[in-house]
Amino acid sequence: MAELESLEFGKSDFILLDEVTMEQFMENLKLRFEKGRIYTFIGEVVVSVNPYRQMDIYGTDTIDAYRGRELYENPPHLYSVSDAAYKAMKRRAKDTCIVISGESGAGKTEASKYIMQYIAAITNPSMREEVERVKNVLLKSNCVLEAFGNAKTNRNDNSSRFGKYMDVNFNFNGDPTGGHINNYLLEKSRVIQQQPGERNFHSFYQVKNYYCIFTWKHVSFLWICKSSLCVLMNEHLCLCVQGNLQFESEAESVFVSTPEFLVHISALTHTDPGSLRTSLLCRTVATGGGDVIQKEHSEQEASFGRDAFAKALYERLFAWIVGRINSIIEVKNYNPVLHGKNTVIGVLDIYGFEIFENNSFEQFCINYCNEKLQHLFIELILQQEQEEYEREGIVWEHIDYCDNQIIVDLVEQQHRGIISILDEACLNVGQVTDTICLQSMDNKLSQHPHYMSRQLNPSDKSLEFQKHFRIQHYAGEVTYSIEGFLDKNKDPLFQDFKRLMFNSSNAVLQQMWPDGQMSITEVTKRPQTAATLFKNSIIALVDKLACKEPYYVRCIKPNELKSSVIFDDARCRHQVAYLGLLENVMVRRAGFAYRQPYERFLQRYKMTCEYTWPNHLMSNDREAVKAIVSQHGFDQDVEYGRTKLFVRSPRSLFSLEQERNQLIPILVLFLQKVWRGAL
Ligand code: AOV
Ligand code: MG
Repeated sequence: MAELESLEFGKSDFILLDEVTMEQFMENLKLRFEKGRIYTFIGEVVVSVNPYRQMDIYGTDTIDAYRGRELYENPPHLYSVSDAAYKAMKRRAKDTCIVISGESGAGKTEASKYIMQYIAAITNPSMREEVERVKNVLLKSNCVLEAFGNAKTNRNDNSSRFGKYMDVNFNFNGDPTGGHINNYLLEKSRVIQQQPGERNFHSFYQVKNYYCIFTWKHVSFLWICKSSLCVLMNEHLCLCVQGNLQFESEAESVFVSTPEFLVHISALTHTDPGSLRTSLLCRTVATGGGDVIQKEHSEQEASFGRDAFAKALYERLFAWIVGRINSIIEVKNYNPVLHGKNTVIGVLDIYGFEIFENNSFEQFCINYCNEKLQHLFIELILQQEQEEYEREGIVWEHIDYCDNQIIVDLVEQQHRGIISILDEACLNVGQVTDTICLQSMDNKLSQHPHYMSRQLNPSDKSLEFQKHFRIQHYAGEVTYSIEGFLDKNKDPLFQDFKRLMFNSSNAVLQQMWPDGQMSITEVTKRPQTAATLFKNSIIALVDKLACKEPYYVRCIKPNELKSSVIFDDARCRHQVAYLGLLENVMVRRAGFAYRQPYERFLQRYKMTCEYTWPNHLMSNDREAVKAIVSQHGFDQDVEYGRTKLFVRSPRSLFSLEQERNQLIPILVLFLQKVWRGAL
């Protein structure tokens, strides 16, 4: 049992601290990190500290040790939560989800991979071919998505630049039958520009060596045929070239000053060079009178259009890859009547909270998303827990926690939130500049305790007057530069490019651009903005998570130097504080590790008590449960709610569970004898 693990390694569950103080918490966290114990429980939540070195704790023996065991039987591990989520799903036919959170570089993506590996390892013991195929794709799709969606940033050498939520579907046997990946807002601006010290998406460097992907044997299965791979290659080369495509202007007219690249790109995109040139230099516009005319670009507009085109090519390529993976693993021919309920485990690995030298629209979206996930954690772990105690009439001393709803509102509230203000400004692009938009934010948000700008606080020299605003996020202060916010939010791409690509003679490319069919007069004038689309997708994600039974992994980054030996006390303390881990321990400790409706508890354990087996004669189930608890001598460890029994320590239950396991074979023997008429 975890509690029995030697104290030399610290306490394996923060609930066991002598006193719940920040000092004791940090001492234990540090001790465990130094002893190579990177995981620690808070009840069912796993706290993980990035070891920044290979650990020998993910092998098949370890997997075997955790398979099917109860949480408290083994030292804390990602496998403990994975198994708990899996068991809940299988035993109780519940949809579950594992939410992995923590700042950039804290170890979320690595954790999500170990979790998937564990789930794959413990399922399909009979090695059914179709299930093996699905598992294979689920596991291996990861490296393709990482190649195209991850990049080196100044926080993390392998930073996820997209959010990923993966649903794995299971049949009644508990074997994976399929899955679905949702991706969230890829940071496509990286294709055009990176901050100093950062790189483009990994794929760009892998593609430079053309053969690299071809020899990627482990991913080749994904590409149904070579031609789609060629499309990928071509698009990439196209993007590499795109950077070399330059414009010049002379006597009011703009031309392509590097025509050799133009020919190259048209060959790679399977488009006509003349049409490509036209799309780069002019746009089609519908006049008020209903006429359609060609309007020539200025040099600046042409460059803007080219960049938007490059970004869109990459974004659609990425979406297409996700779509390919999904079509390979989607659940086919599932008949609930025949196959039983189809249950799901969702695994969420998203870009973590990040602060750079220069923070732009992308950081704003990423940090907003983390704000939402933190809020979900607060709701599910801190708020609902306390509400349940109140509902069940359990005597309870309320524990305060820091609620970040106010910051979520600052960003997403209708009409008054930052996204609404941005959208309003985007309706009038041309007249409204980034600076004017910032002024509008200053006016509307001046009273907000988590919003600050130079105009509102002239003495703050760190904020540049016409450029910066600052949000006090749950995880720290971030200063954003408003420059480029409106363009990135509006995210325009001239219809001419869409049509160009729809007319590509390559079927796969054409498939990526279905909206290129529309003529300029059919195109919606006001498509949803990037921020609003993102907001809606994140709200939908949160709804999806909220209706599942949640399991949490809270990742901590031990230092800024990617060192395996440094435990930066201040940085860790800060993370523990903003993640609300101490409050988590308090709620958990004052509370109950385990609860179950009386009826269900009775069903499971009635055989362990003479007064309840085979049926009880007491006035109600609650009294019957009291008899079981009393016979096993853990009255001190429980509270009786209105409809449920609450048990503080998992140990009590463990002994009950053991007794049940011992009784089952005896009972089976007994029943067999009865059937055979021997008794
Ligand atoms: P992130 O997903 O949380 O950041 P990663 O999972 O990419 O962070 O972890 C960053 C790096 O830390 C990895 O590339 C590994 O080198 C190391 N690391 C993390 N976990 C482990 C582990 N369990 N064992 C060994 N090394 C590990 V971001 O995607 O940037 O938010 O956006
Ligand atoms: Mg990541």
